[in-house]
Amino acid sequence: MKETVLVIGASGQIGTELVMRLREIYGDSHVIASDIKDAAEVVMQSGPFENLDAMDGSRLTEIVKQYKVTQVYLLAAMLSATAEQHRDFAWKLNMESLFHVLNLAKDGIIKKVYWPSSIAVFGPTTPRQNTPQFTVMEPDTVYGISKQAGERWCEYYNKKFNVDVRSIRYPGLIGWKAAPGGGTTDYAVHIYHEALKHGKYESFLGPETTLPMMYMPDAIRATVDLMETASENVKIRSSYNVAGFSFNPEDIAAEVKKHIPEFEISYAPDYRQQIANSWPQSIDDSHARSDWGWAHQYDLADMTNDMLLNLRKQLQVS
Ligand code: AKB
Repeated sequence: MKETVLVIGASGQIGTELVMRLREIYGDSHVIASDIKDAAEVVMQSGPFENLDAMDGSRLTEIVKQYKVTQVYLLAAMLSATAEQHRDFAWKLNMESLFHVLNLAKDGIIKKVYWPSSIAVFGPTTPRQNTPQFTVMEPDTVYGISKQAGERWCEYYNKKFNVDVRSIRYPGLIGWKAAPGGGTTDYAVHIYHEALKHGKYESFLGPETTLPMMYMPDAIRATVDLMETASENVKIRSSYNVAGFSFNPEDIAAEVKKHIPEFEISYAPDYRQQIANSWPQSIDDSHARSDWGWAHQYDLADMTNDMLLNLRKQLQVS
């Protein structure tokens, strides 16, 4: 049977790139992009797009039935920094959307679900170096609590109702094709834009704030590989740790300087510093590596080369 995929949150940082990759795999007309706002031109032009509020369960069911959707990727969410400003709404969006999708799978209307978790599920009492897959998890952010609760529900729906749900705990994600929004790790995208446009950047995290990060091509590959692997390889149904590399604002600034020697960074830590301080600095992803063959490819130097090369063209700066 031909798979038909629905991506909810297709206009976001991950959605923009994931839709295009899924269209390569399944064919343009078999990947339905959806969001409350229009997606990037390339997404809108290359296949179907539906306006969808992820909290609207009836509209979601209508779209799923109309297109005979077999898999749903639920990317719509409010991220860590914005969620602290809009607690009630963040909880509602992040949880209601997940229940709508899990229930469609429980009722046999769709076959497979992808739902992203985050390193935000960890908290200040978690070991911060090489954070294990199974460890103390006491998140103290709204976003982290919603992701932790979501993980528990994913595992519950798998155990009780045999729902084929798969998930990754994303680290900070960096890409040039679409802008991030509302995250604590977003500084690592802004820095490249500002370096090219203005030759300087004021970081909202302090110089030594080391966090786990990943370049978007690796994140897209991890997501698709996890969804494509045989069900028996997916031994963890809460969410998998995956790692790329770790750096802090000082490290990335030094890397940018290799390409733009006049680049200057300054620091003005704000409320996001406290969020970052509660997260791991590096991640042990050995379960993902042994269960479904995960291996990252990009490091900080490769990513910086590629980001600057592509952003120079996109922003039309020399
Ligand atoms: C955020 O900063 O909120 C996200 C995340 C780590 O999940 N990028």
